[in-house]
Amino acid sequence: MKLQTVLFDLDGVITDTAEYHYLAWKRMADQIGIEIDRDFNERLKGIGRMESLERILVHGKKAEEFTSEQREQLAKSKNDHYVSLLIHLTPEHTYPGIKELLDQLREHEIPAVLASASKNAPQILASLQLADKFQYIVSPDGIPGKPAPDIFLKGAEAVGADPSYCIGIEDAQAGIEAIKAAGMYAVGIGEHDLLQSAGANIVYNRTSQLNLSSLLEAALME
Ligand code: B16
Ligand code: MG
Repeated sequence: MKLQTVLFDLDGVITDTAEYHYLAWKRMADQIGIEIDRDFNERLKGIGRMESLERILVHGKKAEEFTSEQREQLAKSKNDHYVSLLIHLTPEHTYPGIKELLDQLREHEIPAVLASASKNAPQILASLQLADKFQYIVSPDGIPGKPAPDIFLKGAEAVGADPSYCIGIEDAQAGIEAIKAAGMYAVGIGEHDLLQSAGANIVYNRTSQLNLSSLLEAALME
């Protein structure tokens, strides 16, 4: 069974943009009188922008108070703040082992695909100087977000890969569920029990533990 493609999540796998998402959501939530903390933020990982906003409004019991135009405005104000925080991002913010894994894939002519829910993904990859390491960046526009499989399926299709010969790497429960629903081998990064219960085939604590030969061995691929 030959590995055809590796699909990477961005936030939490390639870099830690979760902190910037948290700061931007927190400021927006404060402005409308909703309190969120880092524990609550865990529930937003891997979840798209408008669905994250919905979860915050429900959490603050204010889901009925905002029209769709007002929601668009709130999401825009959060995103403007988030994008302003991204100027701090440099190649040093790439998680350990990721650039090396991308280089190993290139050496073996295995395409790397970015399967992120973030519309800001191209800008983030550019700041990390990793854009040229990916054969394809999935645009999440107009397709169902994680835990639906669509982002991963679209990525595999774009490079002509059969999902059952693909490996997906994710840090969020919703992302692992998306990879499994796509019929791929799921590698979790982070908390073992949480990600295994979401369906991960294997879980590593840190990205520095990732490398091509151990991934192939774990997935019974070559
Ligand atoms: P944006 P991932 C996700 O990225 C983040 O984990 C999530 O917190 C964020 O709301 C979502 O992208 C959308 O991001 O507002 O930039 O479009 O983990 O799928 O790489
Ligand atoms: Mg993530």
